[in-house]
Amino acid sequence: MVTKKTCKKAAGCACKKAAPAVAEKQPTKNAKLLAWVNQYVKLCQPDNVYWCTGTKKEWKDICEQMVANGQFIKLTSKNRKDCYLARSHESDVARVEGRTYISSKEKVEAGPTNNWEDPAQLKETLRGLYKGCMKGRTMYIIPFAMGPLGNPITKLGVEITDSPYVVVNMEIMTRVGTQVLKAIDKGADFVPCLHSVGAPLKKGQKDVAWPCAPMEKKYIVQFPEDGEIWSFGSGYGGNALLGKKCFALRIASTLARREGWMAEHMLILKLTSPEGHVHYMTAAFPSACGKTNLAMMQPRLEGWKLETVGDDIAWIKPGKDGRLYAINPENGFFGVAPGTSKDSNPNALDSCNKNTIFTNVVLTPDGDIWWEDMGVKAPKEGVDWKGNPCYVCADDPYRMGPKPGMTKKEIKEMGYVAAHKNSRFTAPAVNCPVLDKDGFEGLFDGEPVGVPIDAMLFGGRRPSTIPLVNQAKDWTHGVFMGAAAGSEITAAVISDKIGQVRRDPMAMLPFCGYNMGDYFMHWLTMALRTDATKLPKIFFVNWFRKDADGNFMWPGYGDNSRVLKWICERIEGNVEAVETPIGFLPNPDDIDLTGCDVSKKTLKELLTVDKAGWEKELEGLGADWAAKEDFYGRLPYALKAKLNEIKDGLAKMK
Ligand code: OXD
Ligand code: MN
Repeated sequence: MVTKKTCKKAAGCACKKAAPAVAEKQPTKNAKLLAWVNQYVKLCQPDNVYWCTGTKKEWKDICEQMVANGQFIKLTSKNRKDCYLARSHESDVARVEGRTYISSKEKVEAGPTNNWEDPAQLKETLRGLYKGCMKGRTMYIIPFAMGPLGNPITKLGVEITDSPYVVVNMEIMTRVGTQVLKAIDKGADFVPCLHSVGAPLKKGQKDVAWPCAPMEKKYIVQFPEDGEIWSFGSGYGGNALLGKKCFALRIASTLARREGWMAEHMLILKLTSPEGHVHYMTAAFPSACGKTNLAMMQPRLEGWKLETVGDDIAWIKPGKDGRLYAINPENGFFGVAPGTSKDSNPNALDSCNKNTIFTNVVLTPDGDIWWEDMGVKAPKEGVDWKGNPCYVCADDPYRMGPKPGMTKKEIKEMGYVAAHKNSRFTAPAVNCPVLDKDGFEGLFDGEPVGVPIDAMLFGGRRPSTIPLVNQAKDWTHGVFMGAAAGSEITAAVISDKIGQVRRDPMAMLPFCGYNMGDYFMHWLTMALRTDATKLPKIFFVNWFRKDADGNFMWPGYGDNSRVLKWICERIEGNVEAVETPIGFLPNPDDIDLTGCDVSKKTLKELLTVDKAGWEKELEGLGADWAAKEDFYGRLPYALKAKLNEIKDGLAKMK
């Protein structure tokens, strides 16, 4: 064991006090864990090593230490008890898909939808980067659980990081603590997650507010065969909070395949009807399609109650009775701030009232935060996500510009936003007013089995063709629906590709840890691992249809409860549907429009098969599969057959 020094006082402490050598302070005897940690202490050469305990005091101490170091701003508004604001480096604002790798031994195993490099080569490159990368910094060791401790679906991880920002975010997003170390000591396995911001400090060098490495040195690497994660150079979100996308989706999807369960990019919700019937549903939507909004939605139908189990990731396992059961492996919400408003998601806003970390939003003069489309008037002036002054817009009190008196048009033309488009809140799930506490703890009828799933939804942002809701005829058809999912690219994303569909199968495009063709096959085989009569019903929903004038045809948000009600009725077998080549569509009369101003004519349009549109859709899907060489030959035949079957059905339609 190398003999670095560790400060007794506090996590993140920059003091130079002598303290006992690391070896004496290690709170675990697990040989695998110690060997793993010690090799990186040696390689990364931190000044201090700190084992996180996950206590509230520790969280606050590290946050306050970051305030003292100029890396956090403490929010002083009475609405933000124990809340902090961070501003990232301008180059480090989102997940870096171009620098994210699935480094399996063979390229075919990563498939055509992942970046791939040979693991031996990548490890050599990364070892070179990790060498001395933590000089001048503290190495934190974070033992964490993905899922409630004691639940059979839960898995453990340990993240090494030199970023206190990562520590305090991980302490919200996962269950961190000595209990996890105890479980590891008793022999539980863990996923090793190594992270560095890649910005060593020279002796006496002052740290910056957001240390990170340049883009070409950023690497987010999953090694599926070793079950390891190596991340270098970024401190932001999914690049650095390794429990989330790297572990709970990329590595977990490979474990799930091996072990016969599913790791999905899905929210989990609980819906209770006025009669007291309870149904749990999961839903997979690509980014910017309102997953968090649906997970916390306030139903606009009298007597219906929705509660949140999770907003981003579901781990789903066959139970003893042949049904599928799910847990939310996370412990908090890492939500996109802009667009989260009193209208779109009041429960998410309420989740941010305490113990929350905000990143890249606007700081207001009264020590609060603000972002675009928050449904709250902008302050007269504030500080934008880059740390520059910003001012309320001259002709729109809900906008801010970089200079006083600017008009909405001027601000828009500059492409200016005061809060970064991917600015975030990291909020503890327990803050959510509609949290299903039992479901969140992985309990059903008091048993730690997860919640039984009755319906799975896929969706996307599709201005045309795709109906409001469409039920799959069977499991294989449902898998086809998920495999075909995509979202229309809007002007806000890539302006020269407007209207094109980006295929995002099961919303897992950036998150599947292996060949997507094999992933489809794994989905298909779930029908063999369960009681096929008890499998969740699968639905495809689309809240985003537009009319010829470009107006949304469906109000969305709380009105989506009308669609969920029909789904419940289908699950219970209480309502007939119209069989079409693309699936079962509702009779328009069966969607409850009480108190909603959508006309019957519009609803009918939303529920009609657009033959020409579907023919084009299937052609596009086939072309996408061909461009990907049928996932290097791994595309299950059953899905190709399903495509042809639907094509034939459409051809026969009048
Ligand atoms: C997320 C994402 O942050 O999907 O959840 O990108
Ligand atoms: Mn997500």
